[in-house]
Amino acid sequence: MTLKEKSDLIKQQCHQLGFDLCGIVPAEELREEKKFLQWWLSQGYHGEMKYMERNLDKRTNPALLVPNARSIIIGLINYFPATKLKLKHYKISKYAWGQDYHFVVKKRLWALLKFINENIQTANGRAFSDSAPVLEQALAVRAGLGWIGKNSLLITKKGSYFFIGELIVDIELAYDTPFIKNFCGSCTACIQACPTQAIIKPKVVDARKCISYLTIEKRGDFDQPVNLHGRVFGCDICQDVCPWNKKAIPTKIPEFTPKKQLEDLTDEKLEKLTKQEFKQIFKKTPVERTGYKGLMRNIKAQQFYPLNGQQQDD
Ligand code: B12
Ligand code: SF4
Ligand code: SF4
Repeated sequence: MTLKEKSDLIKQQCHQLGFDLCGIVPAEELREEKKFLQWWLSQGYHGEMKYMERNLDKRTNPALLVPNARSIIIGLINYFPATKLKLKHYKISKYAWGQDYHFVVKKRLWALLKFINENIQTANGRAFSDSAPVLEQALAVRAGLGWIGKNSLLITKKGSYFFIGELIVDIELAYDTPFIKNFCGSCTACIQACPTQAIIKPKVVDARKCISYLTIEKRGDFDQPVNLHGRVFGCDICQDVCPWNKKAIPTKIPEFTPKKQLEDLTDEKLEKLTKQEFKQIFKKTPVERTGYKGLMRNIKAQQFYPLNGQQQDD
């Protein structure tokens, strides 16, 4: 089999496993992106996410994560939900409605490694999806799967509601090339819509101002009243306004279908949620990351900023 034939077969299998887009890059150091990351950290934009400071070498050189790494297979999975939640005032971001993507994506990447070993050649590797220090968006850009939008997310021609996962392997393959063009053009919809001005300039997010960070990553009480604009876990505003998401199609991944209890959750019920109910509704979803205490903190924070009817998205 030629390298091209191997790569084609892998991509075909990626689609079979539920990935919508797949690309392959050599396992090389991400030099330019490293400089940008170092600058971003030096500005303190990562806030309390100390893990972003650690393992800088691994984060910018994925080859350090797997012995004799040669190639990285990057897979994108659409999570745009087919349904809507009953919640009106409070918003839980779409990526958290189904089962935790770390497991859903990695499960499929491990299956891909098994396929490679059974059908192509012996290969060792490791699968990741936001589960190790890897600059996942940079890899996806290098693989030609999309570009970095002004909201700092990876945008594809099918939108941005995609998780990124990668399989680092010790075999050589045929490689893809990055997009030359950034298709944001003169659009600035995300920058204008961000209610906290967290996108301080195109492609640069100050996490400390970002509602996603405040509702998920920030530990303990808020130092001062903070307007979360109805968001109690994550934030989708800068994606909802993106023209590339206007034609987002619903996910085909069964694990991303929200539980009935989550679909039926109302604002009133959420405000009075017990720890027991939290466990039933959010078990194995990304919301577990913030825990019961964190979610209730986010709900209580809204009392300083009364919500009047429908929020910005849907
Ligand atoms: C830390 C983190 C966050 C932080 C900081 C976000 C940020 N913009 O950095 C917080 C908590 C705020 C966050 C929020 C969200 N996140 Co997040 N997050 C991450 C994580 C763990 C690391 C991202 C990172 O490296 N940040 C560091 C800074 C420096 O990176 P950056 O600003 O994006 O810049 C990169 C590129 O844009 C590019 N770049 C940008 N400008 C320039 C300029 C030059 C000159 C160069 C060379 C390169 C360059 O290089 C940089 C390095 O890759 C990744 C998973 C991973 N391991 O990669 C997920 C990840 C980025 N998050 C993801 C998601 C879904 C979200 C949310 C949408 C969740 C939600 N609904 O609430 C929001 C979106 C907020 C936003 N607008 O960014 C997805 C994004 C998928 C996609 N389509 O892009 C990822 C990839 C997880 C995954 N595996 O799917 N996140
Ligand atoms: S996720 Fe929300 S708060 Fe963060 S940059 Fe996007 S719109 Fe702004
Ligand atoms: S909203 Fe506009 S500027 Fe922002 S990422 Fe989408 S296309 Fe780019």
